[in-house]
Amino acid sequence: MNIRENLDSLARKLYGRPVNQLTDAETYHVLLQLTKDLMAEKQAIAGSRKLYYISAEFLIGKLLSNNLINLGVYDEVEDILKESGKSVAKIEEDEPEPSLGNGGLGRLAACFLDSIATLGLNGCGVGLLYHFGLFKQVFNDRLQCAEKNDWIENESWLRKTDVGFDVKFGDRTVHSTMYDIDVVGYENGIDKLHLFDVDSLDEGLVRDGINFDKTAVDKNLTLFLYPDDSDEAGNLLRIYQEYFMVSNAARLIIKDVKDKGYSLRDLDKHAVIQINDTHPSMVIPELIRILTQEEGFTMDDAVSLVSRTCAYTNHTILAEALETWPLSYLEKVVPVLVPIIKELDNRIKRYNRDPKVSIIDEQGRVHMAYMDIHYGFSINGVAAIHTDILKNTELNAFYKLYPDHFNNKTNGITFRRWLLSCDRPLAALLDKTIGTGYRKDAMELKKLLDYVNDENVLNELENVKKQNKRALVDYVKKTEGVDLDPESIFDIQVKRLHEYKRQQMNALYIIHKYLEIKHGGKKPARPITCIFGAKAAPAYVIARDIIHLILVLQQIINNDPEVSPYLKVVMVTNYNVSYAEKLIPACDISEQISLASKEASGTSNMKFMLNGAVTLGTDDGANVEIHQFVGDDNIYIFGAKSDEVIGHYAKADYVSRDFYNNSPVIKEAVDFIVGPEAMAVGHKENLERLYHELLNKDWFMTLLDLEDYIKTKDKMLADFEDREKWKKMMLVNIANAGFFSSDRTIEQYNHDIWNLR
Ligand code: 26Q
Repeated sequence: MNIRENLDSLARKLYGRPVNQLTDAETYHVLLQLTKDLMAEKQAIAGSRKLYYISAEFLIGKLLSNNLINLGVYDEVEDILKESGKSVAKIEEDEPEPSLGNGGLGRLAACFLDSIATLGLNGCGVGLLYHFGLFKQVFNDRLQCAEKNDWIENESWLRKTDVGFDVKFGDRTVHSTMYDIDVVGYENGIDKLHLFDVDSLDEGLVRDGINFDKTAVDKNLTLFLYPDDSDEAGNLLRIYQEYFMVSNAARLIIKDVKDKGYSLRDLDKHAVIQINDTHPSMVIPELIRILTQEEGFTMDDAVSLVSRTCAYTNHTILAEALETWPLSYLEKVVPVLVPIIKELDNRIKRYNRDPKVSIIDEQGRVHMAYMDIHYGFSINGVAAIHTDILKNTELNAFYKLYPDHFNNKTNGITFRRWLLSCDRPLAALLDKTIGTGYRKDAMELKKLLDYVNDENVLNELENVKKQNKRALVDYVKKTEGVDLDPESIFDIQVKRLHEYKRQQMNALYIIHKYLEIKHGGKKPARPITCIFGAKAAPAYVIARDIIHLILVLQQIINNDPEVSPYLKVVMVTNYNVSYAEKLIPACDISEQISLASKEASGTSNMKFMLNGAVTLGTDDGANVEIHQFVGDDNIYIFGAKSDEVIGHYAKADYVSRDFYNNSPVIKEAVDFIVGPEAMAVGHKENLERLYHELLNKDWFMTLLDLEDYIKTKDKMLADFEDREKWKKMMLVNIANAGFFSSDRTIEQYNHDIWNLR
C-alpha cells in the first residue's frame, strides 16, 4: 500500500481536505483508519493449537504509534506528517487511553499479547470491555478524587463482532457481545484481543465521580474495572464480572474447537488456557459444568480434560490479595458452579486430609488459587525469588503434592513500546552503535558492552538522557504547572500506591532531606527532583493518606525559597501508561523499594533499566535478577533480605516504635508528618492516621529499612557527580536488559507450558 496516497485519499474522503490542512484530531482519525486498513491486509496467525490468555485486565495503552512501529511504517508516516509540522507523538495525544487495568498484572498481559503476535504464536486475549475502565485520578485539596475515564469513541480500535452468548446468573440472565482489538506482531501477523460487553449496559447509571447503583447488575456489569489492587476483599459485583468473563471465554473456546471441526474430546490438544491470577479461575468449574451437563462427558473425563488444558499464573504472595470467596456469595451469583466446586473439593479431601490444601476451608470460603493448582497442569510465579517463596513457604504444601507443576517465568516487557516507541533518541543511538539486530533479538543489547569505555558513546548516552529530561520538564510544566530543573537528578517512583511498595519510605527520605537543607545547612551537590505517580484504590484509606502526605510535601518544599533550589517534589496526576512512556526515559534513579519478599516481580524496574536508569532497590522480585545481571557495581541494593523479613513475620518480633525511639533521624522524619509545617498545609485526620500507622503497626516495616535507604540513596546521589562512573552504569544497565524482553518470557511460556508449535 502506498502510505502517502492512502493518507491523502482518506483525508479527502473523511474531511474533504488534504492531510496538511487537517486539525490534529482529524489527523488522528485518518491515521486510525489507515492503520486499521494496513492491519486488515495482514495475515491472521493460525495453528492447530491455540492459547487463550484470560485476564480481567489488559492495560494496553494507546495503540497508534505501537501499531505503526509493528507494521514497519512509523518512519514513513512520521516523514509525511513532518511536512506539515506534525508528528505521530503529537497526533497520538488525541487518542484516548483505555484504562483496562490497575497496574503490573494488566500491563504484563498487554506486553504478552505483543510478544505472542511478534513470535507468530496462535493466541488471543480474553477479557472484559469496561466502558470507564479504572478511574481517572484528580487531586482536590491535596486529596485523591476519582472520575470516570470515558475512553470509547465512535471510531476506535474496537470492532464489534456478531459473537455473543447468554450468561446465566443465579438471579438473572444477560446477553453478551464480543468486541475485538487486533494485535499486530512486530513484522508479523495478527492475533486478537477479545473483550466481552454486556448488551444491557446503561452508562447513565453513573452519577458524580464513579458512583453507581451496585445492585443493577445487568446495567452495571462492564461499567468499571473493580478499582482494587490487592488489598480489599472482593464483593458480589466482582464475582458477577468474573463469571461473566469466564462463561463467555468457555463458550468461545468450545465454539472455536467445534467450528474448526475438532472433537471436544481433544480440547487439550487444540486449546490451552492461561489463567492470569485467580480472577478467571471459575473457568475451570465452568468448563467442567458445560462438558458434563451439555456435552455428555462423565465427571472424571471432564475433570481430567480440563486439568490438562488449564495453567495458572500467580502474581502475589500477599495473603490479603489471594481471592477467597464465601460459598454463600457464589451460591447467590453462580449457584450452578457450587456443586461442581464442592465435587472438586471432595475429590481432594478424599485422599488428602491436610486442611491446608482444601479448596473450601472450614469457614466455607473457596480458595480460588488452590482450585487452580489442583486442577491445572502448571503453576508459575513471575520472578525467580517469587517462585522460590511460593515453593518453599507460601504454597509449600502444594509444591510437595505437585513438584513438577511448579515453574518460574520471570516477567518481561515489550521493547517495542518501552524502547522503540517511548525512547526514540535512545533507539536511534543503539541502531547507530550496535546495529538494529537487537530489535528482533534483545540479547544483542549485550554488544553495547564493547563501548563501555568509548567516550563518544557514553557522551551520546548522556545527551539522550538530557534530551528526554527536557521533554519531561516541558510536559510536567504543561500538565501539572510545576517547574522542574532538567539539570537536577530525576528520582522516580511510579507504580500503584501500596504500603508494601513503600512510597511512604520515599516520602520520609524527602522529609529528611528537607530538614537537612532547611535546618542543617546541608545543601546537596546537585538539585534533586523526586517524582511520584500512583493511584490508590479508593477504599484503601492509608494509601490515600500517603498520597496526601506526598502532595503536602510538594506544597511545602516547592514553595520554600530556601529549599526548592535544591529539592523539588511532584506527584503527577493520573499516572497511566502514556505518562509512564514520558517519565521512564527521563529517569536517573529508579525507585524499587518494596519490602523484600512482597513484590512478586515488578516490571517498571525493567523499563527503567532498559532506558538507562540505575536501580535503587531492595533484594526483591526481579530486582534480584537485575542485580545478578549488572553486578554489585551497577545497582544500589539496601535493606533487609527476604529471609530476614519472613523471619520477622514468623516470630512477630518487628516493633516499629523501637526504631523510632532508637534513631533521632527516623524520629525527626516521622514527627514531621504531624508537626506544625505539615499540619498547616494538610489535613489533621489523614496525617495523624498515617503517623499512628507508622508508629504502632508499620506492617511493611518502613522504619526497619529507612536508615539504610537514606545512606544508600545519599551514596547514589554522590556517585551521580562522578559522571564517568554514572554513564558507564547507564550503559551496563541497558546492555543487560535483554533478558527482560517479554519475547524471552513468552518463548519460555511456549516452550514449557503452551507448546504451540
Ligand atoms: C482481587 C480481589 C478483588 C478485587 C481485585 C483484586 C485484585 C486486582 C488486581 C488483585 C490483584 C490485582 C493486581 C495485581 C498486580 O498487578 N500484581 C502485580 O503483577 C505484576 C505482574 O506479574 C508483578 O510484576 C507485580 O509484582 C505484582 O504486584
